[in-house]
Amino acid sequence: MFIDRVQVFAQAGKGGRGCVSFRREKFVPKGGPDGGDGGRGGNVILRADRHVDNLANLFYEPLIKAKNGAHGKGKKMSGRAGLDKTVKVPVGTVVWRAEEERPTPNIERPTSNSEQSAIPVTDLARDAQEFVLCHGGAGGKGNVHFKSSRNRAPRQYTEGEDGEQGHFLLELRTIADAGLIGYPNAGKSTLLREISAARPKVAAYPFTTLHPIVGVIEFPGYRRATVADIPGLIEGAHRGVGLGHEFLRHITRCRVLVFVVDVAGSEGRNPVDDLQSLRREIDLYDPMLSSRAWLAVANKMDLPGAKEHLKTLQKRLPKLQILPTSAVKGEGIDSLKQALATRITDAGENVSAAI
Ligand SMILES: Nc1nc2c(ncn2[C@@H]2O[C@H](COP(=O)(O)OP(=O)(O)OP(=O)(O)O)[C@@H](O)[C@H]2O)c(=O)[nH]1
Ligand SMILES: [Mg+2]
Repeated sequence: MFIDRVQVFAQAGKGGRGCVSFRREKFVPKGGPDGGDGGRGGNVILRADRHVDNLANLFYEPLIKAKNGAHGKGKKMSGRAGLDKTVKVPVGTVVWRAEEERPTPNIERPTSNSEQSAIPVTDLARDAQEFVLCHGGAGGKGNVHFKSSRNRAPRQYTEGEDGEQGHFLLELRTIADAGLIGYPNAGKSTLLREISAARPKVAAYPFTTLHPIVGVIEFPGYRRATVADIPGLIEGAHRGVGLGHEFLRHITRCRVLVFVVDVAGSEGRNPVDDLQSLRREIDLYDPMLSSRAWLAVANKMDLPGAKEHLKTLQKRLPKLQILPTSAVKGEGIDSLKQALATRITDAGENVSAAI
């Protein structure tokens, strides 16, 4: 199961209690206080791991708890610190603090309003990046700290502090250099199979791809880029029609947007309209996306009518770079890879900083 959004409850460990104890040894009368401190509670840590591709582990176990610290002991011995709990999450996980418990978002999706009211906590965008979600409580003090000239047999100690806790919303936003965007059946997955070693499922029915799949393209000179195949968009996607809204957020962190159209119009749609409505959908979802570097792929060039449609498309959008391909015949693939390499380099670091 692919889960890209989940709500969890995290609780760090409580600190151990300080100890009250007195030194008792042969030939050492009135040995004095020797109660050690409690150990600190364990932290709850999130760690981005490139080998993890979704949040399913947290969906099944939405309670993350770290261990409590051990109590202090006699002979000034401190208690053991509680073990940290480290949870691996996919690279690209964004974390918000949720105000209170809500029904699991995968069952009842929070609206964009509730998203706005949540407080952003962190964005784990790099592999091996760690973030302490909840800090463990400090250990209490043993009675050894309370001795003074007037209080030589102190019985005071302090309790350990509670660990931090809270409800958090975790959401995966795929990070890729380029994202393939198109109507269902446009041939996005077939293209990804051609340009990378990824093997997404291809079939002649809409919504074959149900979650984003990232492929790696190898360019000459050991350069590489990642390309995400996003589930098909349809009109109204920004309002949540089809699989749309669920997956539009995965586009937000792609440097280059690649619009794939069925240029033959083999399903009775017009490629010019397709491209325009796809552009409109992403603009309605987030106006920032319209300024992102983009190009178009005119796929299914092997089918009748494709050439004429391509001409019309180019005439309507003269400045747009359109790459004709036939994914099933493997035609135009090299030019597409070349164009991607150039575009991704041009889009450069400044875009990744903005996203
Ligand atoms: N004739 C022809 N058919 C193609 C071409 N590219 C893909 N197809 C076919 O179009 C159908 C859909 O292809 P997919 O790659 O699954 O399309 P998709 O865009 O990933 O679709 P969803 O995952 O449903 O959004 C399959 O039957 C492919 O074989 C092409 O260049 N020419
Ligand atoms: Mg697909």
